[in-house]
Amino acid sequence: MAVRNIITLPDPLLRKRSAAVERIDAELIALADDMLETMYAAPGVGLAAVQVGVPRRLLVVDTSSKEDEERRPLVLINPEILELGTEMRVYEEGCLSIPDVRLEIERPATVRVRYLDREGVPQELVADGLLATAIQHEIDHLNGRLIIDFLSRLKRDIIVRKFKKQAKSAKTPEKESDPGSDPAGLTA
Ligand code: K1U
Ligand code: ZN
Repeated sequence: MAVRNIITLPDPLLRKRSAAVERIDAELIALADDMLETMYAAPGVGLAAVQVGVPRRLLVVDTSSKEDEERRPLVLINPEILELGTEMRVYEEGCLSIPDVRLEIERPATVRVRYLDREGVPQELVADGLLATAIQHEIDHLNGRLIIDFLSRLKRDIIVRKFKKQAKSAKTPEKESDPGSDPAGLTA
């Protein structure tokens, strides 16, 4: 198992709709296991395959707390929402692909979801609390939707611009000033 790199805004892959998983083979199982390791290392409570650069309909979640005796990892392949509850819940969500941004998001408090597990066995799950929130957050990733899409266009654009600026300065680091090599400051 390995910790993979998590892509961040403004990577265009985050806006792509992920394709269905067609075959559960050793490569897909290795990806799911790497995603769990990546999620625990971050740390996070969920992760979608697209966040590690693989746009396939696969996500992992684990909302067990540090106090819990055991981890409760879930692997959801080709998840489908069957029902959303009518009651709503607000949770302050983070996103590993949008570091240092936390937003209060209102979502249905419960969700019924059908999926294939890591072994390819069809499963149905009714979730509430943080698990319901995390599953909806991760399914949004599979559809190219991000938590900033819950904001007004103006606020969303401010965040996107900040990340674009950060990505640009990471690519072209400012040259250290070294008057000895260019005393007149003539080079760009
Ligand atoms: O998909 C992701 O970007 C992961 C994200 C999922 C998520 C967070 C909050 C609510 C719903 C879904 C995270 O896990 S961000 C990290 C985080 O919130 C967290 C980390 C450690 C313990 C508890 C929460
Ligand atoms: Zn996220």
